[in-house]
Amino acid sequence: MTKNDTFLKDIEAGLSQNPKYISSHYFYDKAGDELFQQIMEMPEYYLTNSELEIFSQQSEAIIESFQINPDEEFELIELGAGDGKKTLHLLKTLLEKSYRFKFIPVDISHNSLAVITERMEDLFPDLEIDPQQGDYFQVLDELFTSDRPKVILFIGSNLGNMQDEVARSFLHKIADHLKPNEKLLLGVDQIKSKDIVLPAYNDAAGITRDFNLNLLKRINRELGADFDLENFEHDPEYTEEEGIAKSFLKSTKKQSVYIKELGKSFEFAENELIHTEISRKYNDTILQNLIDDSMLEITHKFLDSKKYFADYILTK
Ligand code: AVI
Repeated sequence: MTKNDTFLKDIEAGLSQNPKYISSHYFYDKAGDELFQQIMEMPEYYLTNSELEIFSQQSEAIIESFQINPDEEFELIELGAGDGKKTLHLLKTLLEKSYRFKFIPVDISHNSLAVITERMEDLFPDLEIDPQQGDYFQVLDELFTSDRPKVILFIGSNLGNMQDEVARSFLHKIADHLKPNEKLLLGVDQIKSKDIVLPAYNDAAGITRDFNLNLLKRINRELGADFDLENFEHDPEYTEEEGIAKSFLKSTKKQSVYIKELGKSFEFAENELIHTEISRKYNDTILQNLIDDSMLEITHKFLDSKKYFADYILTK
């Protein structure tokens, strides 16, 4: 099955179910990647700056928590490497302290990998870097072929875009691959009040709205659909009790949308929602629940000064 067949199949299944659903996985085409970069610059999107503060101010302590023998070469594997803005602080400190390591950024996007590789090579000519292209769910097995000790980075609250059951099996899969005492550095957003979280998913400049609506543009372009973007609204919600931000696209009127590649129309009632994303927020109990029976243990926790975001060290 080609990539486009899977897309088509997922859209057909998601728009046929009730409530309608499209995976946030499909946000990230070229335009979606660019919009996400812009979201990270928005004043409301506190996640990036909070984690950046942790990395820029606590890199030494984070590295100590890795408990790596400086004489032994290790591998620092970053899953979903993005632009590397936060990781560079860790790399800088590791190099200053003369650790011997190879940096392995893993990303599905060729473009992101090329950008991060060039950036890191420019900044750190001595850095050994071995980029790996692929979906980190799928390439996980291939990353664990060498005997060198490993530290896995999974930051940016990317875990939060997974349903809890998927997150649990992903963390368990990583745990299965790690050897005793190896680490996973997991960066996740913390549960906090609605007045802080909701604006992060509904910025005043409308970038997150465009990011959500870009999904419909993509379906129009790639699957020959006729979604009228004027007739759909970005509709995010968040409740502190649940700790999950959810994004929806709301049909502002009763309408029918035709998808040429499927030769089929889909009906929308006025105010009907398409669920497009979850962004889960965590606390220690929720995380502990996900790693129960995985052999992983929370051994350290690094917070920013506002306690908005946490980087956990999970040790096997
Ligand atoms: C990539 N991920 C962690 C972002 C988040 O916060 O859930 C994606 C995003 N969606 C809307 N704004 C940002």
